[in-house]
Amino acid sequence: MAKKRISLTQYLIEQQRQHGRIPAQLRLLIEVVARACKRISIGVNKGALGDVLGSAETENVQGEMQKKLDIIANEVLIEANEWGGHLAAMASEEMEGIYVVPNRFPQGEYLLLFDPLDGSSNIDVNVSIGTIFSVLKKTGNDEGVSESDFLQPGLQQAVAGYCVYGPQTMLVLTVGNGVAMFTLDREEGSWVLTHDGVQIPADTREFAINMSNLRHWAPPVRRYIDECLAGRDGPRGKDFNMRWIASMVADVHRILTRGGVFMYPWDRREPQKAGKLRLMYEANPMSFIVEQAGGAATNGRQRILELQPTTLHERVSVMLGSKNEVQRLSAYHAEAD
Ligand code: AHM
Ligand code: MG
Repeated sequence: MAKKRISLTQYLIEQQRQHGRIPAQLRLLIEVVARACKRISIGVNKGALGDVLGSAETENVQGEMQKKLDIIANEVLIEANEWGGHLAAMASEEMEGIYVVPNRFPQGEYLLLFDPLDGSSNIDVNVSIGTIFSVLKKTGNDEGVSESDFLQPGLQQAVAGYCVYGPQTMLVLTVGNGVAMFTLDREEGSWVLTHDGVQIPADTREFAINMSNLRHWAPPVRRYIDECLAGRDGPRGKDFNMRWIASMVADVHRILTRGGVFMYPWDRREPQKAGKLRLMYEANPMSFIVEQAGGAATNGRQRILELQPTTLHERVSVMLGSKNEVQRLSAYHAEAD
């Protein structure tokens, strides 16, 4: 007899029945985001045949050149989400201000944030990329919605997830009750639950960091990596392996699958910036997922999920993954202070 398959819809309905975590509006939201990711995945797969590669010759609010796919993915997510009545507003890496649901549509109580296409530098080289998203609930009952409604610590997230467009397209999700992974069945067009209760091993011999920035790091990060590199003869007494895909989604996906630690720390290149990655739609959702899988996430000094955001696009230093390694990094920062 064929193995029983659990679809995303069934998973969400069962989560609601067993834990009361997914009211209908939230389920709609997750399903709509998942559908949008399916569309983005089709574009990603077509590549040059779909004329989606290359630069759009425009700059986003972060001063980064946008790729065609950055813009396409952003539009797909907005178009899919604006009419359902589940959202009050959206925010994206590719848009300076928030996108309030137009008043021709009903307004819901959720706020959706996303990095529509993460790992942009990998688009044109056929390496895994992804979409990251985070869901908050609008607090307060004042009319309308503004940027300040979004500025909630990551602990307030109702849902976080990402979709990785790799050899398989997978959706990884937490609704605050562990981490589940769904694989896209292209023939059927459905998301099928393929891993549940994902757990990151507490120890690891693998780290992910852009080593070309070594000379710019702060001493605690330098110390941590130096000790890993010293291998069996060094203070760690074991050899380490390194991986760096330069798509956070793909690096985090590997860590969820077999452990490891991912770092994009502050560095001296642009000292006024806290880091490269963005708190609200990259670090927060990934930290929520990693913690739900038994891992940890810090900026070196504070748990990322407890940080109070002050602006939509603020950046943060990120260290996440296997718990004992993240604790060690925090300890090295505390000692340096
Ligand atoms: P993006 O959102 O513009 O793609 O930038 C974020 C990406 C992360 O996915 C990845 O970890 C990092 O930037 C790679 O940076 P670098 O090219 O410095 O290695
Ligand atoms: Mg990104």
